[in-house]
Amino acid sequence: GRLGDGQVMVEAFGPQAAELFAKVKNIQIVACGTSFHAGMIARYWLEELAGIPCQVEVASEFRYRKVMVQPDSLFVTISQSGETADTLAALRNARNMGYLASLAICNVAISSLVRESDLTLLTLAGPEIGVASTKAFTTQLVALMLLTLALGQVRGSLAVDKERQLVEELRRLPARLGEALAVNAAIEQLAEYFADKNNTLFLGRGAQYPVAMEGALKLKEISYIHAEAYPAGELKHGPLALVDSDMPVVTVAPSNELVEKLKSNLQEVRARGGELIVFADGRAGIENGEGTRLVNMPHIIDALAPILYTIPLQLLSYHVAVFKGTDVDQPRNLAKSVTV
Ligand code: F1P
Repeated sequence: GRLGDGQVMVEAFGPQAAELFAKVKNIQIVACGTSFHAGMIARYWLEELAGIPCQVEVASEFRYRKVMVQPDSLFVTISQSGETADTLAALRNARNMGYLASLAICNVAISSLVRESDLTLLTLAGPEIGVASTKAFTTQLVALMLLTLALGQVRGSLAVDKERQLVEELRRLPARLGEALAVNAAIEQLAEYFADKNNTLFLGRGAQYPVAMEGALKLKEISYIHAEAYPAGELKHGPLALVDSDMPVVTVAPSNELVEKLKSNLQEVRARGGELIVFADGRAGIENGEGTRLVNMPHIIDALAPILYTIPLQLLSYHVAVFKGTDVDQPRNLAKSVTV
């Protein structure tokens, strides 16, 4: 009910949010793992839609280095558990560094991160049963889009019609996510193909690059297949040397202004015998064919595509893990909250 309600949406971040957001000229996001990838996506939104400069860093680096704090910066942490030691340490350091305030985007209401932050937005995804973060990630993205809208609104940097369009599309998001889940059966069929593979590349451009990073992390975490993500334009600067018929190349390719460039990157892969698995909507103009396994996605406005395209990558890791017989909920060597 809060969406698109103007001031009410801003107040969802806390009573002092409107006054504070009006002063914000820069955003510093700090998080770990999957939550870091959510922050990487948010950078595209905050800069493109709300016109606010944004830096994103893993907490395990941020907490130990000398940071030059930009004036009037809001310090944003993202965490499923709210207990990740590096993220908490970064928040505690940030208190004496001159940030305007701290905002936690967190899934657990009773947590250290929420207790110690000035503002909080709870994702309320419910308990994450498995170690690997999945539904927390999608809800973090929605929360970060709301932050983008709230900041754009208060600062007057987001055009009213653009904001209205985004709010309408956010309202339709649950239905779109339902449509995306319909690709489950097609992805289950792909799982067998990965079972004897030792390496996988994930590619994306723009805000789909961090989506590819998250896809690679999920595959590593639960199916133990070595996976790396690259911005597709970086292929020619090294990773192309790895491509052969044993290297699946997974690509998230929603139709947008970058898709033609992405398609030429995919041709470079095909020319070297690489096998493509492509998630794309009908407008992207990518065809199923030799060496290209296409999974059709519903169309969505580009700003929300990262949320939608995360789903098939999570499903892919899940089905590969189930096919290989690894423990999807309790991967070896990993802990739900990394508290040390
Ligand atoms: C960060 C994180 C998760 C990952 C795993 C280990 O946790 O890296 O993204 O899935 O559970 O910790 P959090 O700060 O988001 O709780």
